Amino acid sequence: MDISILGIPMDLGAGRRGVDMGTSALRNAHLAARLRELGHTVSDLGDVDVALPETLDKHAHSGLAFLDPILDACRATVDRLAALPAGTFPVTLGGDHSVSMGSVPGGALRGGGPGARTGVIWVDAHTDYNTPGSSPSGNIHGMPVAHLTGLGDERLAALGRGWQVRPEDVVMIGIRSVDAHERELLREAGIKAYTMKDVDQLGITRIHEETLERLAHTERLHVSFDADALDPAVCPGVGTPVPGGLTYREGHLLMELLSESGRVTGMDIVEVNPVLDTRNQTAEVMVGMAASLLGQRIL
Ligand code: DIR
Ligand code: MN
Ligand code: MN
Ligand code: MN
Repeated sequence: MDISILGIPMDLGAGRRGVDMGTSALRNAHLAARLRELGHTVSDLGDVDVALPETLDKHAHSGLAFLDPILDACRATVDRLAALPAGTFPVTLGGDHSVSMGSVPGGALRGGGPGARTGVIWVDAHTDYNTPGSSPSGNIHGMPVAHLTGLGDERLAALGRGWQVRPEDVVMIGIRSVDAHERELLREAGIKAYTMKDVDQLGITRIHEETLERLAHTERLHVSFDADALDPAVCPGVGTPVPGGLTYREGHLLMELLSESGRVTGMDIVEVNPVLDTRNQTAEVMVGMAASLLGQRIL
């Protein structure tokens, strides 16, 4: 497969500094080499330009923190990915999870046309379904899925040249932290979410089967993997750790099954925070997850 890596070194959407360095940490953990070992052709497209917070006025032009530079970085991401051939598999590196407001539409638009119908598998401790009105933190990284489905701030929702994710095309896995108003928005939109209780009760195998069945009608399948979906013991280098997450094997099993399905067409690796990490463990674990999704087998 032809794989293109694109980094978005941005922490403007997060409440804590440091995930901007996630792109470096993942490259340092030999992401490209691991994927080449699997037989893929890998090109690193480098990083999208992201403004430095030190040079910015946090609330310039709007009440939403860093809205304008986040829009700029996401638009650049859409443009870079949309220009790729349809058959290229993009691996987008965050950065905070706001980057997915660029990578998901960019992946859908690649190869030209109005954008392919795309299923989104959101692997995360959080549902990221806040809008500016519902968010208790005001941090845009808690809002990407709502905006991908057209809710919230109209400039963020317009990212992707009018293309949108349909709420019925989203499946979330690993969920264990949802805000009060966010829960109401999820219910209204009818978003399917597998909580950690569901993971415990049903297991990853069943969840994987149900997910692919639910998304069988979509043309493309995008996996957006927030490192905080995994347990903080596995991935300590994240800004908003929540106890009781996916085990190392549950994460790998999900990636292995998705890989075997042959249906996945793009991936994000986000929210790796080297400042809070131990010897780059979190980046190394996430590179392993990418390798499993892209065909690494034990035997
Ligand atoms: C919280 C945390 N729900 C918020 N969200 C995070 O700020 O909206 N998402 N950490 O990854
Ligand atoms: Mn997230
Ligand atoms: Mn999260
Ligand atoms: Mn949109």
